[in-house]
Amino acid sequence: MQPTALITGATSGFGAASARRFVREGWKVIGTGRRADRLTALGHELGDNFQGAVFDVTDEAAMKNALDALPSGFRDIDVLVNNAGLALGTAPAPQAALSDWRTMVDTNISGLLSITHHLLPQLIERRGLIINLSSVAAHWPYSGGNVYAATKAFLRQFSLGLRSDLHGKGVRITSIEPGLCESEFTLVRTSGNQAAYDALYGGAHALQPEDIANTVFWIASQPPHVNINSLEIMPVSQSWAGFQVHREG
Ligand code: NDP
Ligand code: 8X3
Repeated sequence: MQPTALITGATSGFGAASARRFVREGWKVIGTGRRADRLTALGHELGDNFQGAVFDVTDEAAMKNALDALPSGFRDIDVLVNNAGLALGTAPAPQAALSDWRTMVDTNISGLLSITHHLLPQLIERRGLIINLSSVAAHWPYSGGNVYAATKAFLRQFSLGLRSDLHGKGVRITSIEPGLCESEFTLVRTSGNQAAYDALYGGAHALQPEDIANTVFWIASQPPHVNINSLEIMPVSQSWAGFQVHREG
């Protein structure tokens, strides 16, 4: 039987690259996102094994309607890749916009919880797999990471807790924690600041979305008795810079 993956946030970056990889390997893929034109284009590129589903992950009713409307050949989901997400802003907490904080929590946490809860019964029935896109920011604090990093720490802990809840049911759950990766992520975070994008990625030989897609597919290709709990992945060019100390006088 041809397995099916539902990948949220397939209009760009990791999600689009993962959709391409899974279809290339013979899977059926449901790709989601708000930008319908991009899902249509991906459908034209990938053919009949790709099905787009347009909804905003923060709109629970729209998510349920879109999944209920899936064609019969795309209703049995084996793998859920919770990838849709975003960072907004790089300012430290006192200068950050509360509305940005709320959007990150609504998207990265509440949206992910809604679709996970909705699909859980069939993922249990099918002994499926959930892959959550967390981040190195879940482990390694940096100034300006504040709420974005906290949402990603939630995902990591939620992934581990879900594993515990689903003990004995054969469901696999992984938290992927990538570091610097070149995608639209930084343009979204900086409201389209191309100079910030160029400064961050210039000369860095950052991870590419295809690197993450390879990782996602590798996790999904493990035999059913193997669970990758968490997987942190960085470009060779990235490492840690230690603590900061403020001194008086
Ligand atoms: P991109 O900005 O390239 O892609 C983000 C995807 O999320 C888009 O397809 C977008 O679709 C979707 N999305 C965002 N908000 C919503 C929403 N409200 N409803 C539906 N879909 C939404 O970023 P990446 O591919 O780099 O990031 C993918 C994930 O990986 C994110 O969760 C990010 O936090 C995480 N990550 C990224 C890293 C990086 O360095 N790039 C490192 C570590 C983790 P659309 O706009 O069409 O709705
Ligand atoms: C994205 C990686 O370091 O910009 O999750 O937070 S980082």
